[in-house]
Amino acid sequence: MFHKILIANRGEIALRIIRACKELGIKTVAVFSTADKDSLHVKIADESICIGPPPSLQSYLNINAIISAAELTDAEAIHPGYGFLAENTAFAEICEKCGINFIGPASETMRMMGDKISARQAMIKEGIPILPGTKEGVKDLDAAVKIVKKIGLPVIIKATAGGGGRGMKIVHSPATLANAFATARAEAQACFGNSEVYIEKYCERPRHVEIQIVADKHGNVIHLGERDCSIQRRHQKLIEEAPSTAITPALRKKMGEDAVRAVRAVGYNSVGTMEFLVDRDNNYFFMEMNTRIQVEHPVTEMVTGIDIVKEQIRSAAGIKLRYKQSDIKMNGHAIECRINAEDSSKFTPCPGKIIAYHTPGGLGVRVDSFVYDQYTVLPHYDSLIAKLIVHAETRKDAISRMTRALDEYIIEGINTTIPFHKRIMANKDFIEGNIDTGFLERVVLE
Ligand code: MV4
Repeated sequence: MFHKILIANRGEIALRIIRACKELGIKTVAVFSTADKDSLHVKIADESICIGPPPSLQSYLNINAIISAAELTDAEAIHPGYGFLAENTAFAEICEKCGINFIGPASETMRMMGDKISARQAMIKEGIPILPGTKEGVKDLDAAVKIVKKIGLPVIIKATAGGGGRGMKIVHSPATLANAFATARAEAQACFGNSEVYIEKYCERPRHVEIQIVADKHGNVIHLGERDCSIQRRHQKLIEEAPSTAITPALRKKMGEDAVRAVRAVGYNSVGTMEFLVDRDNNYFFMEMNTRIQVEHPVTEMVTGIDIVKEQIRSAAGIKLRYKQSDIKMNGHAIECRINAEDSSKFTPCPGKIIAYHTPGGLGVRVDSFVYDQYTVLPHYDSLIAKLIVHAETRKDAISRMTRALDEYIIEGINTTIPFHKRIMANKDFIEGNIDTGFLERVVLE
């Protein structure tokens, strides 16, 4: 096992990783920007080191500063968390070259999954369902017209180097194809430095369902079931739950086996997530793979009892997976609400000082956060300030518990998404499990 890990992140995930390290008896190094000098991750880590000024590009994305910090403190491994450098192949490669263990998959696997066309090709090879579409990049408008003729409208144009929904263009009518194609290419170039795009049949109002994978460096791969992340706004997930109300045990087994087979075929050897769309007839289609620990991992931890961050660290250290698929039992229902420092109706960031703070507690309530009374939420970073997670026997009980926990949660001085979550928990469609990715655009919240 590692003796010392550097955590190349901040906020709640830095704390989450430090907690896992402490329980594993691993020393921790926090890195921080000058704006984060009073942050909790700095206080609870064994050592800390400043890596630059507040802007992310000069601190949490500053590869040279982070590698230097690891070398200076003799850290054997770097945990990237999510966001920042977590899916940066160049960073993973540099870690490998410097003899530092990057806590994530091998850089070649990251590169393959980061390129959405090569990921699609890998899935085709393994017989994993994907939506009809291109097998290669769409070079020009003629090629785009040709593929649209073949698969029919509506289609969606996506960046090969993209992911997470950025820069996607939906085309419903032939007249808008040329413009959408040009815009998609320009945006792909601007966002990802690569103008290549691909085209898929557009699936209307799908559910976003993802399978959590745990793999080791010895060829063992299992899945921990699914999370339903359909409640999102502008590709920002707001509520996640496990299990999904759309997934029967038989479908879970089938999707899980597909996910395991696919990641085994590409030699994936860390924790990761296979993202699928599920249509109204319960057909599922592979979308992309996330090679990092995800924000919403706690709902899976609550229903399986498995600490996914610890498994990720063990796997990186070369320790064999201690579970077989048959050891994994799903228990009850878990829901996560993302508490953002944002206006609750317009979702605009709301940094500032917290002047009163009280967290909910009691049976089945978990708060993953880094803020505290009198803490100032900074304008430089993500607005996620806490994840409120509940676990209960049934989905109905989990909604009651979440409602109760939201009522108990006091955050004064800044606006948060707490009032938004209270309204969702009282929404009839949400309560009945009638959710899809169009839910938030459709429902009028009372
Ligand atoms: C799609 C899709 C429908 N059809 N692809 C969004 C995140 C990225 N990983 C994939 N995403 C989607 N891909 C096809 N072929 C729908 C989404 C999607 C979505 C699209 C528009 C508005 C909101 C959305 C929320 C989740 C997923």
